[in-house]
Amino acid sequence: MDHFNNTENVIDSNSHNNQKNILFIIPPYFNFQSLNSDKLDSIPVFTVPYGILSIVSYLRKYSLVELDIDLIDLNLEAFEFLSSKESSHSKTNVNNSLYETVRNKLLEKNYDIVGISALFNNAYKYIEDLSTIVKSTKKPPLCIIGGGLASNLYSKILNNFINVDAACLAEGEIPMLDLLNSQNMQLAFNTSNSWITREKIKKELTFKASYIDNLDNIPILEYDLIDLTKYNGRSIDKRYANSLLKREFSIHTSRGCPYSCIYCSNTSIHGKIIRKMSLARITSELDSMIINYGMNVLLIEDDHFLADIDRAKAVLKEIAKRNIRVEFPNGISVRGIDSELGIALKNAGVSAVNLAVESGSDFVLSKLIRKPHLNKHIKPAVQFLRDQDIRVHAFIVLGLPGELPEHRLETAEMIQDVGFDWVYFFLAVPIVGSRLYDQCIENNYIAENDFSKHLISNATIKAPGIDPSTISDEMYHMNLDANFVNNWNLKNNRHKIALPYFESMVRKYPSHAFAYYVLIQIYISLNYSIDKIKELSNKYNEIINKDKNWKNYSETFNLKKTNCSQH
Ligand code: B12
Ligand code: SF4
Repeated sequence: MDHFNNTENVIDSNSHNNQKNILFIIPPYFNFQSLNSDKLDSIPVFTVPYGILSIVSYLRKYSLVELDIDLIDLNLEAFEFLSSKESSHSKTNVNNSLYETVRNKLLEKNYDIVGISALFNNAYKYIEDLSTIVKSTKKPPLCIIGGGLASNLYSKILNNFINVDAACLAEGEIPMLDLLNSQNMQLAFNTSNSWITREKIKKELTFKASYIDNLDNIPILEYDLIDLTKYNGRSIDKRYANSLLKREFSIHTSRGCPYSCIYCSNTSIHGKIIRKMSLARITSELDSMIINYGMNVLLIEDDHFLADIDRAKAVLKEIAKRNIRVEFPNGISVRGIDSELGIALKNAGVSAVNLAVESGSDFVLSKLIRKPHLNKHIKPAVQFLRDQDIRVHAFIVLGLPGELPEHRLETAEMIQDVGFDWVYFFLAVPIVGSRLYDQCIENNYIAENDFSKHLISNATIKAPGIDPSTISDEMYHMNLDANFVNNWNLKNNRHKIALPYFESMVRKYPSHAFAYYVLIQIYISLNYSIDKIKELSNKYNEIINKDKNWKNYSETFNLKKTNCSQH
């Protein structure tokens, strides 16, 4: 069967001249298993689907046809399902419920286009299932995909999933506009180099991204398609974690990055040349967020915000006039942080920073990842931030092919030497489109072929120095050591600073024995009441007595049973 002809029929049957109905679907990206099915003790962090909202705002401004656009974020649907006590929480059950939601949505109106956002590896299976559902409707709409996975794995997807009509390469604003403004959507597929179809692959045509050269051309984002109250948990500063007054918003003031870190596929979407919004465009977006939605926490999520330090300082200076808090949840680079930038960050309202430290080994940093910093740059950068009373968190990646136990040891030593308020450990994921993925394919390093298991908590790589059966344990051990047993704030008598981290830990993970253990030390030094300390002590002992794993960990680290009468 020629699938391409199939597409043509769809295009003809549903098109209206003056209006197009579009449905965007965000597949789930969080690990259902990470939630305890009896007790939802850890709430996943949902992020506004920024890319889709950007496309929507762009289309609404420039489209020549009327648009009726809907959006379903299946993460929210999955979480709601998992939160309901009655339902069984197997992955199949969650997925069935999600698919039912999509089917019902498709019954609401005749959609002309359904667009699936496929950013990550684990969207792979969802593309298959969702596209099948989309095409089972009475008047099947066009089914298209976009995002990191779609842009880098289009051949395999189009080959395997006949219900996907086309994939968009890289940024979606311009290709989507071309599609809608074209009298004939088939023609748009044929003429735009950013649309990929089976036919074009067969003809061995080459594809090209359609970047928005001037980011100011993206209109200020509109949020009517989402429930903003569901997207308010991405900020990292634990002191404000529970604030009811918090209203977060994300912004990408630039796109693109000149670097090529091994695990990153960002440049395959936004390119190597950095495009920047003007200061005027940024400030009008900020003011709109503040005036229209009460934004008071700004999450800056540029690919590489510090690429142009002077511009970064100018942006921060504008932000400083607005009395808001600022965070960088996806991390900022170590290079570029000096005393002046530390002050600019502080003045702008930055209270905590995630630093993309990645490793303490120069070999891993420069030879494996190709990061622009070395071990020696980390400590001064942290100090410049600490001078401004900014909390400093580190991102550490483990498990890259070529990383040996001695490199991990260097990382553990660096963590102790530099000292962070918190350290986040991740296992390297061979994201399709990254150098890591290509390297893993070339050398047969991928131990887990099921894309749905490609999550940062799962070991997916088997390579020299990396054993998937032990690397997760090694990582967890490093985590317990760095954040709990040898917590830097505790070792330096900064108990008050450590307090909100551990209060937040026990709230989020009520079965985390070590979190109680540390909190006991903090309560003691801060002279909390004996009753409070006893309560934690009982909790800790109860977990250790009941849970074999925690008992083992406590023995490994030589933690004693707590007896508060001793204190
Ligand atoms: C927000 C974010 C997340 C959110 C995503 C939520 C969401 N629905 O958007 C969360 C927190 C879930 C997340 C998780 C992870 N992320 Co993340 N994340 C980001 C971040 C900071 C911003 C993404 C974004 O909004 N970009 C801006 C918009 C404009 O771009 P976009 O989303 O790609 O959308 C454009 C195109 O892709 C395309 N498009 C997208 N969808 C569609 C659909 C259609 C139909 C069409 C036509 C086009 C289209 O058009 C959009 C507009 O131009 C980026 C870094 C960055 N600065 O981009 C990393 C980034 C995307 N994440 C990354 C990674 C590695 C991860 C994780 C593995 C863990 C980690 N280390 O962070 C996990 C993976 C989760 C999983 N299940 O596998 C990598 C690469 C991923 C990839 N495949 O490309 C990035 C690039 C960061 C990095 N440098 O490492 N992430
Ligand atoms: S991880 Fe950051 S610095 Fe490295 S290539 Fe990706 S966007 Fe650039």
